[in-house]
Amino acid sequence: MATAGTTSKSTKAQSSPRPNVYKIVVMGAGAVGKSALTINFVAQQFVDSYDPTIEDSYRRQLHIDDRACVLDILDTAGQEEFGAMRDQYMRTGEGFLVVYDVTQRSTFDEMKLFRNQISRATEDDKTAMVVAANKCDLPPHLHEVSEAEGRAAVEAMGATFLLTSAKQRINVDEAFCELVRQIDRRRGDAGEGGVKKAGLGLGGKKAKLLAKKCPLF
Ligand SMILES: Nc1nc2c(ncn2[C@@H]2O[C@H](COP(=O)(O)OP(=O)(O)O)[C@@H](O)[C@H]2O)c(=O)[nH]1
Ligand SMILES: [Mg+2]
Repeated sequence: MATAGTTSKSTKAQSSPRPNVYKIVVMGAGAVGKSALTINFVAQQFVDSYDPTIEDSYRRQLHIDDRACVLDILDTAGQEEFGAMRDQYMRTGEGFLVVYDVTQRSTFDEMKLFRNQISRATEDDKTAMVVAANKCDLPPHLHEVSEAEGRAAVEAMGATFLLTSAKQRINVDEAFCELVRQIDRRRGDAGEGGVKKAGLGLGGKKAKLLAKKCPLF
C-alpha cells in the first residue's frame, strides 16, 4: 500500500517494514555439529553434548547489511532418512547449510550427495547452499579432509565453502549471513525483491572476503 497511513499502526508499518523471513535448513551426517552450529548462531553458546535425535526449529532476528532479517532455521536430525518429511522440509527450505566434519571423511562423502537431493527436492540446481567444513579447531593431524580438497569439491557443486568451528565460534555468523545473501540474490533474480548486490559470487575467495565484511548486530 502506497498511501500514507494516519493510524499509529500504519505509520509504524511504514517506518519499519516487515522483516524478511528466510527459511534455512541445516543438514549433514550425524554428529558433525549441526546442532552446535545452529545453537551457537541463535544463542551464542557452545553446547558440548546435544541429543542427536532432536530435530527442532529456531528463529533469530538480526540485521544484515542494515536490513532486518528473520532466520527460521530447521536443525535436522536425519531420523526420517528418505521419508516424506525430509522431502517436505527440503522443498520448503530456501537456503541449505550442509555440514561435514573435517575429521570424518565419511561425512564429507555424505555431504556431496546432498546437492543432488536438494536440487531434486527444490527443482532448482542453484538453490542457495553453504557448506560448513566444521570442527576446524581440532588439531590438523586429525583432519581427514584438507581445506583444499573440501573447497574444490564444494565450489564444483556451485556452493560456498567455509571452514567453521562451533566450538571456537569461527565463521558461524558468516555461514548464515552468506546464505541470506545468496537467497536475496536468488529472490532478486526471480524478481521477488530482496537486495541485489554486485559481485556476490559463489566463489571461495569472494565468499571469504564477504564473510569477513559481514556486519552482524
Ligand atoms: N571440537 C569441536 N567439536 C564440535 C564442534 N561442533 C560440534 N562438536 C561436537 O560434536 C558432537 C556432535 O555435535 P552435534 O551438534 O550434536 O552434532 P549433530 O548431530 O550434527 O547435530 C558434540 O559432542 C559437539 O560438542 C566443533 O566445531 N568443534
Ligand atoms: Mg543435532
